[in-house]
Amino acid sequence: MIYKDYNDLSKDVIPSLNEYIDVHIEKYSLQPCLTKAMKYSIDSGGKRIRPLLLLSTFYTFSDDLPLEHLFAAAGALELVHTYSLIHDDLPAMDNSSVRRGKPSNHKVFGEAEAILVGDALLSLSFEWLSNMSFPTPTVTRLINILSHEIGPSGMVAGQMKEIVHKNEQLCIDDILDLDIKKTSSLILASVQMGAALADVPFRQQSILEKFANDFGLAFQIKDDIDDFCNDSKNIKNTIPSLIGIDNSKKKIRSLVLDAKKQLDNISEDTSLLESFLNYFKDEMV
Ligand code: GRG
Repeated sequence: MIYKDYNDLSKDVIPSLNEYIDVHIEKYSLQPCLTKAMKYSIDSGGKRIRPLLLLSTFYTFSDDLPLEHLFAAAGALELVHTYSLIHDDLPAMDNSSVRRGKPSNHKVFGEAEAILVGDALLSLSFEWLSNMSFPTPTVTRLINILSHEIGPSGMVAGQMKEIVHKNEQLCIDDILDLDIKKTSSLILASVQMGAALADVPFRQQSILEKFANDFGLAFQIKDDIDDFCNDSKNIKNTIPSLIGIDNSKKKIRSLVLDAKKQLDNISEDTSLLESFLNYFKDEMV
C-alpha cells in the first residue's frame, strides 16, 4: 500500500480528485446554470471523507491500480453527499442558510434550482458508476450498494425518520437508528464500494462493515456534539441532547475502540484505515 496515513492520502489525492469531479461535471452537465450551481456546492471545501474512505479501503487490499481508475466511484460518493447537504439545507428541511461558512445553495441559486441541483448530482453519481471500466458484476455491485444505502432503507429513511418525529422526543435506540441510517449509510457504502472494487473476500467484508458502522455513528455523534456546543438551536433528537456531552464522548470512545478491534482481525496492513479514527482525537481524552 502506498499510503500509511489519512493526511498523506488527502494531501496527495484531494487536488486531483477535485479536478476530476469538476472536469466531469462540466463534461456531463449540458445546462450552464445547473453546472455552475453544482460546482458551487461541490467546490465549497468539503473534507472528502467518503471518497477517501473508498480509496483507503481499496488500497488496504490492492495496490495494482492507479488512483484515477477509482475516481468515478470516489467522485460519485461526493456527488451524493453534496446532494444530501443541498436538500438538507432547504427551507422545507433543516432551513439552513449557511453551509461550510458560505451561503447555502438555495440562498445563492433559489429553492427550485437547489432541488434540481440535488436531483442532478444524485442522477449523475449513478451515471458515473455505470460508465466505469470494471467488469459488469463489479459495476452492478457498486450501483447496488450505493442505491441501497442512500435510499428508503438508508439515508433517505433516516432523514424521513428525523422529519416525521421532529416534534417528539425519541428514545436512544430510535436516535441511534436514525443516525445510522442518515449518516452511517453513506459511510458504509464508501467502505463497501472500496471493498467491492478490490474484490475483498466475504469474511473481511463483514469486518469492514462493522468498522464503517462504528465510524459512521461516531462521526454523527461528533457532528452533533459540535453543533450542541456551537449552536443555540436545540435539536431534540440527537445523542448529546438526550444523554449529554460527557456520555456522548464516552459513546464515541467505545465506538472507536470497537472500530480498532475490527481492524485487528484483518491480516493486511490497516494503518491507513485506522488513521481515519484520529478524526476523534479530541473525544478520546
Ligand atoms: C436530504 C435525502 C436527504 C438526506 C439528508 C446526510 C443528510 C441526510 C443530511 C445532511 C445534514 C447532516 C447533519 C448530515 C449528517 C452527516 C454529516 C455529519 C454531514 C457533514 O459531513 P462532513 O463533515 O461534511 O463530511 P463536509 O463539509 O466535510 O463535506
